Formats: sequence, C-alpha cells, structure tokens
Amino acid sequence: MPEAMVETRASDATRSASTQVVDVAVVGAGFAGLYILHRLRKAGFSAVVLEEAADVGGTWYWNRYPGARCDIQTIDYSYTFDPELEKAWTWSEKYATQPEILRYLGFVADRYDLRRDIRFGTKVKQATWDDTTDRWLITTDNGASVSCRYYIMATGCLSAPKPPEIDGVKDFKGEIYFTGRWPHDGVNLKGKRVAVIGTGSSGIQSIPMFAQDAAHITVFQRTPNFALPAHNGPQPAERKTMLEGDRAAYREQARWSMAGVPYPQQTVVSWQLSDAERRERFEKAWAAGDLVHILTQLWADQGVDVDGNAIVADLIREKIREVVKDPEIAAALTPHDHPFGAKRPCLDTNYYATYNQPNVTLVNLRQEPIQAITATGIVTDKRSFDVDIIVFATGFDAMTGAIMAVHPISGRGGKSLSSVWAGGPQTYLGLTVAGFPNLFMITGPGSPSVLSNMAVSIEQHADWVVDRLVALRDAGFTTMEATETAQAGWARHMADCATLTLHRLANTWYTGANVPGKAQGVMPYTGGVGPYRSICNEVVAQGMLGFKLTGPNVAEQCNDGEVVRLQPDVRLVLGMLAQMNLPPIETMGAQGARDFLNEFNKARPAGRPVGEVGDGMLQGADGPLPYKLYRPATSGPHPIVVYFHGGGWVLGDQQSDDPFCRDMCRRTGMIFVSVGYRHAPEHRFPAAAEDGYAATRWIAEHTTELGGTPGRLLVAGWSAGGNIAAVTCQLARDRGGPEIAGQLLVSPVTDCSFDRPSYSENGTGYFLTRGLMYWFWDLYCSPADRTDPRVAPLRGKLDGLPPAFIATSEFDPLRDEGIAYAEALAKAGVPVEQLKARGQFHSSFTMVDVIITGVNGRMKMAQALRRFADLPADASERTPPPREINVAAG
Ligand code: NA7
Repeated sequence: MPEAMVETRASDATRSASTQVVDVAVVGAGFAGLYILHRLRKAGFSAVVLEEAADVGGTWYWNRYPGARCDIQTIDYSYTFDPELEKAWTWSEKYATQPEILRYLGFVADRYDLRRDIRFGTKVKQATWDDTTDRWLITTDNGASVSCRYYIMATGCLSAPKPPEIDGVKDFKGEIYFTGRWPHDGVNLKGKRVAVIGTGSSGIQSIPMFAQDAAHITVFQRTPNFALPAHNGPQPAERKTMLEGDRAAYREQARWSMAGVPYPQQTVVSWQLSDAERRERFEKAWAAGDLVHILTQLWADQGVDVDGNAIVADLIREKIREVVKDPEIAAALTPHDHPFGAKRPCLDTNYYATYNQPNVTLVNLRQEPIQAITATGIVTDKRSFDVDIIVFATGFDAMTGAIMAVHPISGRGGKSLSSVWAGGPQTYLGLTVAGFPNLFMITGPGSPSVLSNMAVSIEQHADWVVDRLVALRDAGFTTMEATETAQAGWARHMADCATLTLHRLANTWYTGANVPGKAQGVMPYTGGVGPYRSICNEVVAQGMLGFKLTGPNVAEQCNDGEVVRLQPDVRLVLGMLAQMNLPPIETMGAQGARDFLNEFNKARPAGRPVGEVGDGMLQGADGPLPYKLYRPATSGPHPIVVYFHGGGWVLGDQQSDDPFCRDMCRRTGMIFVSVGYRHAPEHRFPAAAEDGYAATRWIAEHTTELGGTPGRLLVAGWSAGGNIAAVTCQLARDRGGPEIAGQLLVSPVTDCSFDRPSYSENGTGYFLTRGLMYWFWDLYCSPADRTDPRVAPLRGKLDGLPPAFIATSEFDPLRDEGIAYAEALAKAGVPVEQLKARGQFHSSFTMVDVIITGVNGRMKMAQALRRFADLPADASERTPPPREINVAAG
C-alpha cells in the first residue's frame, strides 16, 4: 500500500500540516546518507535526509583542519555501486585531502540529483516510535516534523566531538578550535603560539602543518600513538593497474576481505620467519605507507597474539628512535601501553620529524598532567604555557555518540535508547536494536564499521537495509524488529570475536575508554568484513532469522534464534572445509584417509618452538613403537606426559598432533612423549589399548633417562587418544602400576553407544561426523567387543582412578559421552574438572594457531596438568599482558 494512503489513516500528530510524510527518514548526508538516499529512490521509496550541516559531506564537511586526509587509500575509499561513477571521477592522490573528498561527495550529490531531498541546516531533536501507527515521528529544530515508516541513522561513527573535559576552558582569552569543527575560512596561525591537545589521527595529521605556520607549537600528549609514514603522492600505479585490469573482481575481493581492502589473508606466522625475513616484510610495509598493509600483511599472528604483535611494535619503535633526534623526546613519543593496532594507528606526513624543529615543544602529560586552562594558556603541575590559540584534537564520543547523545530516541513502549544502552550498546548485527522497530543504523556499534574501509561497509549496510525494505514491502510487512534472543546471541558472538583480537588490551575509543563515565567494551565487530557480510546474508537466507515481521494484512512472522553459535574461527574453518567439498573421509579407505590427513596437516601452521624435539623407540605390547619427545626449554628434570594422538584408532601417528604437543609442552613446562601406537584395521582391538598401557609402563621405567621427574607421570590424549589415555589409567590401576598423577582427556571416546543427543545434533557438518565414527569403530572393534572397558572405559570400574580434566566441545558428536565419563568419574569419587567448550568443535583444541579461541581451553588444561603434578599453576615465562577490559560492551 503506498505510504500516501497509509497517511490518510495516520494519527493527528502525523497528519498535522507541519509534518512531512515519507516512507523513510535518514539522518546524515555524509558517505552513508547519500548512498542510502540514492538506493531508496531507485527502489521507489519516498525519503528525506535531515542534515545539520549546510551541505553534504558528513565527517568531511566538519573535519577541515589543515592536513585532514583519509588514511585508507582513496582508490579503495570510494563508492563502488556504479562503475560509470568510478570512471567519471579520478583521484589526484594516494590519500586524498579533505577538500578533494568533499568535492567528490558534492559531485556524487549532483550526479544523482540528491540535494533536492536533503533538508540542510536541520538538526533532529527527537525521534519517537508510535505503537499505534507503527511509524516514527521525528521533530527537528528547523521546519516540519517528519513522519516515517523507517528511520535510518547514517550519522557516522566519529561525528559527536568530545567536550574538552579540562577545567577553565571558558576563562581562556585567546582563540579555541576543535579539529572536528574547524572554521570554514581557516585559521591564521602566522606568528601565533599554538597549543594542541591530543595526538590521535587528527593531532598527528595537523601538528606538522601547524608547525609550518605557527611561531611556536606546544603539543600536549597524554598517550603516544603508533604512526607510520603515508608516503603520499600520486595514486600507486600497481593498485591502479589491478583495479583497472578487473574492476569488478577488485571490488568483490574487497567486499569479502577482512578489512574491506583487497589484501589476501596472511597465513605465515611470525615464528616461521627468520629475523631477516621479518625485517624484510616490515621494511616493505613501512615503505608501502598503507595502514591495512602493515596491519594485515606482515604475519598472521600480529593481530591476535601478544608475542607476534610485539615484534612489529618493536620495529616501529626503532623507526621512531631513528627519526627523533632528542632521545628523551623520542622516548616520550614511543607507545608502550598498547599492542600495535589495538588502538587506531595513524598515517603521518613528517609527524615525528616535526619534533626536531626548534619551534615545537612536546609536553608529556603522563609526567605533568594538565591542571587547568587559564586566561593566558595551559598550566600543568610543573609548568605554565602562555599561548594565543588552543586546538582540541581530543576526539569523539565514538560509535554511540552520534546515535545516542545527539537526540533522544524512544522505541516501543516509550523506552529510551539511552536507557537500553546505559551499560553499552546492544544491537543485532550492529544494524538494529530490539525494542526499536524499523530503526536502522548504518555502520552502527556491533558492525565492522571503524575497523574496516568505511566505504565498503557503508555500501554493504545500505544495500542490506534497502533490500530488506523492498522485501518487506513485497511481502506486505510494515515492521521489522530484532528479537532479544538474536540480540543476546550477537553480543555473545561479538565478545567471542573480540577475545580473538588484541583490542581488549587497549584503552581506546573503540572501547569507550576515551569518554569519562562511558560503559566500556569493544564496540566495533572485530570478526572481519567478509565474515560479517556472510552472516548478514545468512540471516536473510534463514528466513530473517532473529527478526519479528508484522504487517496489517499478513500473519506475523518470527523466526527466532541466534545466527552464529560457533566460535568465529570455528565458523571460518568449517566454512572453508565446506567449500573444499571433500569426499567423506570414510569413503577414502584407510590408506587413502591417512594420505589425506598427511596432506591436510602440511597446510597447517608449524608448531611453536620448544626446547628440544627428538624421536625414539619404546617397547609396545607386541614390539617396538616409535615416539616423539617434546622437551621444554627450561632446565629439567620435568614431569612426563604420555600423549596419545587422535585419529579414531585408524589415522595419525606420533607426530600428527605436533602443534598441540608443542603448545602443551610450552604451557605446562612438561615433557610430552607422543606414542605411535598400532592402528586398525591392520591391528584391531585391543592393540591400541594394550600399546597405550605398555608404552606408559615403558616410559615410567625409563623416566630418568628421558629427563623426567620420577613419580610424576601423567597421561593425555585427544579423541581416540583420549580413549587410550582413559583406558591406560584403568589398566594401570588394575595391573599394578605405574602410578599416574593425572589424566587429561580431550574430546575422548568413552563409550560404544551412539544414541546420546550429541550424536544426532552434531552428526553432520562439524568435520567429525557420525558416519566417520561408525567407520572408525567398525575398523577397530567388532560389535561383540565394544562393551569391553578397554575400548568403552565408561563401562569399566571407575573408582581409584587418577584425577581427571575432561574437555568436551559443544558441536562434537562425542560431547555427551565425554560429559558422561566426567560425571561417572565424579560419582565414583575421582576428582574431576570439566571444560564444556561453547561454540567449539571436535578439533578445536588441537588445531593450534588456527582455532585461536581454543587457547583458553588449552591454558586451563595446562594448569590442570600442573596441579596434578603439584606444580604452581602458571609455567609461562612471558611478562603478564596489560590489564584486560571486558570484551563485551555492557
Ligand atoms: P582520537 O584518536 O580519539 O585522539 C584523541 C586524542 O586526544 C588522543 O591522543 C587522546 O589521548 C587525547 N585526549 C582526549 N582527551 C584528552 C584530555 N582530556 N586531555 C588530554 N588529551 C586528551 O581522535 P582523533 O580525532 O585524532 O581521531 C579520530 C579518528 O578519526 C581516527 O582514529 C581515525 O579513525 C579518524 P588518549 O589516547 O585518550 O590518552
């Protein structure tokens, strides 16, 4: 039904003469608002854009300070929705200046005739959802109110400047400016003494420019930031050629990349590279002058691992020292309080070199905090500085500020958004909020937004929203609202993603830490642009999962649920495996499956270095067996863990769980001896079990020769290896030793029954399938033997066994039998600790450096093993990481 007809039935308030009635109201005429308006018009919706400024541009309208530029290469920081538009505009530089970007946005507004639907100089005062008409009523400070069905916030992430927060600002007799609200006519700095407070991107871009003109400039720095040279100039020929070679492919690659810029996913980890190789990569990145390059292309662990990150950070610190002549100033400019990339790094032009100029003074506020601003300048607790001009480059109330702090928004039942977000932003997909029907945020908190190339994220959001509005209209729905379940699930997924990154280790505007009193938590979605896009698409493909849809003449639809329940890295790995379209392993035959596994393992990241890795032979139940020994770098003797690899008694060998053994060796400070026990179908039940026991006995007898601590023997195993470890403990108890101090069972096979719920819930789609487990059992053990405790330890006698740590994964067919074993052991009086890992699959803990979210579980496993061996909980020699902030907003 056309909106005009709806309007004839609308309430008095919306019918008043001073109300503009449209399908959609959009706030903001920046990058997002312009594109949304274009799309809405093309889709046949009536729309109005409300814009406080006098013209289009958004961020680029307000941020006119000298030196303001984008810091994503302009070739990527452009609209991509219309190839003709792309051809019609040529950027003059690698990083365009603010005036050029503003000209571009003006050009776009003209080309699509957008200005006629934009009300400039119009600030929104209030937005209220009317439950009776299912419409939003928007009041403004200039002209008619607006009644709309859909309300879209295209308000930008960094558009509400932070107030100065420093006493005495009003007393200052000189001039005061904010970088985020720079005068249109510019500011004459010639011969002036200028103070700049703040060294984020705005400060770092403007300080070198100020220093060219001003008589003297004093920079008040609270926290030093990482900055790298932009090496600005003409557009790099290499990228231009790539784009022009195949524009569509280039843009598509950007859309599915992690940051919205077409760079490949880096797979090599730092410890696989020599010092020289790392330096070479770093120097190349430094010379490239490209934030996305240096943040994503050095080595795979730089953004997720403190050690991998420290290498980059040290190399950048070296660069700062090389440029800044005075060592004390260099030290003050060098960041040490956050991992590189955890706080927004900057691109600069001559920033560090500026401090070599005689007219530039750096004041380190960590050593002398500002006490107040006075009539003549700034007073710290050590000195006072008389100045003519103070520039605040102190940043923004980011992400939520422009949505929440600018005007009150009341949703269903009159609930205000500020109260709902008091503990931090709650959203579904960063696009919608439960209780606020038909309200959409473009690049809102909970979406990749500021951690991505905004141009790509804006287009994705605008397309998704307008496509939804079209689909609603076609189906006769008039409201769309996120459910509480979906929103809570998204918060969990956001937190899971944030745990993977290092953002939790820095106090930044990403986390709300820059605004006093603001709730803290990682606000942007850290899972990457491509994965995010696929999730948004999945929501649609699953029938608008997590949304309630209503309309006057159609039945209500609510497909409630959470869109992502897997850990983010598990989701990626399973997605990649699904794309590979592999034949089921059980169809490959035993040797074929072994060959496949060997090939598969070649592609995984190499395990981390340990003190020593050696090979040897030990005595099994029926002859010699190979083993691999992993020794910690610390001086011995060390407790020994006898380890049994996974592979369903059919696949794998003593080195197939190499990364896991290395990781656990490092974390526990213990020797791991991985045993190459015999496999089925060549050697069927009870060969593996008997080998496990015999190997453990042999290792106990040879503890001293192996460098182990006598009397401190433990066993561990994953999957079928967990089965062998559990069985070994029972056999050792029943056959007179050896003494075992503890058992670590990771996703173990413990029983021959397939009727527990996890077998049906997770029987397919999570790599270890029900079909594969049937095949393993058939190859190893005939049905008549399956209740024997040597293969089904759950059916054995359970008292008197060593203390156990049992880890199970939510999306694993073996989950419930692992839990059953833990519960049965506890019932029998065995001390048991359980880890029920949410969102993980069968291989989560052994896919070291692939499933990064498995780290916490492995840490707990290592602590348990150390407790079993009477050692203090932590074997790590690493300096403790900085204070962690809550990963979830709110
Ligand atoms: P940022 O990056 O938030 O930087 C603000 C800077 O101002 C930062 O160095 C702050 O130090 C400093 N600051 C903020 N408040 C104070 C007070 N009260 N006293 C002293 N120093 C203060 O904002 P920008 O405008 O530079 O950049 C915003 C984004 O725009 C940028 O990241 C790009 O995405 C584009 P702190 O680090 O909080 O100690």
